Amino acid sequence: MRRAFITGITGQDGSYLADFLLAKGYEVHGLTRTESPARADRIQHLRDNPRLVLHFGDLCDAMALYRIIHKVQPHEVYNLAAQSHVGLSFDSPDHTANVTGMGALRVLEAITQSGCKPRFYQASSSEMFGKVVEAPQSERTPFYPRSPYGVAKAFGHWMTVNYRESHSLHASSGILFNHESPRRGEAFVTRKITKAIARIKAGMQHSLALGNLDARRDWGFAPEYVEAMWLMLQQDQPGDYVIATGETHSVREFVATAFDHVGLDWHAFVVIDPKFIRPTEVDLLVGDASKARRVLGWEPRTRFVDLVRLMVDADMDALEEEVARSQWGESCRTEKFVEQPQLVSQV
Ligand code: NAP
Ligand code: G4F
Repeated sequence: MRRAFITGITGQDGSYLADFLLAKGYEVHGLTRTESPARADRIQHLRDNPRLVLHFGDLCDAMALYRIIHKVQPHEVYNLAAQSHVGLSFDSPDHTANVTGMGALRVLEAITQSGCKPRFYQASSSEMFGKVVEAPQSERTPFYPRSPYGVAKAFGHWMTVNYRESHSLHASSGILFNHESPRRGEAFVTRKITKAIARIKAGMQHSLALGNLDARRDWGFAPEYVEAMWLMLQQDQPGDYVIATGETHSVREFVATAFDHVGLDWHAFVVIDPKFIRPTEVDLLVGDASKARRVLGWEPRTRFVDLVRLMVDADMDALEEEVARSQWGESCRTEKFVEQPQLVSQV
């Protein structure tokens, strides 16, 4: 049985990747922080799967990473854990560099020291292109990061390239453009918008405060993007790949499409709050994924309007369920998850 180790398994991508690999018959090992199980709602549905094993640890704890990797002897390692919020990285640059940048190095070094030779995936980001020098951006576009997060990701990216070249590690880097889903964190702009719309429709919220509406992003659907990660590790040769839709839309267009889907005029609800405007912004992201199409046979399937609608619908359904649950006094799902100790093996 093939074994994979995923850091960031409790995040959006980690949870979809766990679904994907378990469906393929893998034994999946995941890293969780000590406080994570109580918030691990994205992998709730996997709690009874005997092929899922969680390990306590942190990307800042090199010894724990070494011990887990040495014990598990994985065939594939996916480094998805990060302080992944760009805005937050301006308030917390040291922490972001430590987790998002140095964390990648710690995983690479733990692999090397453990003596096993797994294939390695690094979650690189289109944020590395920052103040873009060309459009669309491809694997050949130079980086110009505009945030501590972008700089930390560029460090992790180049470390991955270096371990590939100096240790002959099968190490690949996915330069993923923004990808969203109903499991997206609520502090990212897409989910913030779709969640607010559900609450506005239900009369529970009356306005939505946002920052820069002019920024343009290339937004895809997360479950399709984790498939690209796996495809990279199935190739004979490692490499770097841009994963994107090739379409770009402004935050304003996202807002308008989402409100329009439920028959509301966004102008009546959206207010601009300067606290959400970043010291330096990434104005335009649009990716050229032709290498991924050619080498991996990967194609995005979900287009912008469908993505927006599915996220709004999911938040409307989730709120309806939440209201129904609270009316019936049902206990919180995360408490049940914590009550499954056999899932978590302390290493
Ligand atoms: P996410 O939902 O924010 O998940 C981040 C994960 O990292 C969570 O599981 C979190 O655990 C974990 N984590 C944070 N700090 C940690 C630490 N010190 N030690 C161990 N784990 C830690 O991110 P995502 O959207 O799934 O993205 C996955 C990866 O791809 C990230 O590296 C992100 O930077 C990168 N990326 C994302 C996108 C995108 O559009 N989504 C695009 C390009 C690249 P807790 O549950 O305990 O908080
Ligand atoms: O949703 P965002 O926070 O995502 P951002 O900054 O593009 O970063 C995401 O994508 C990266 C890939 O390019 C990942 F590497 C990273 O981990 C993360 O997943 O913001 C998108 C845009 C920005 O221009 C931001 O300034 O939306 C703008 N925005 C406007 N109002 C807002 C808000 N962003 C947030 N989070 N909250 C607002 O209220």
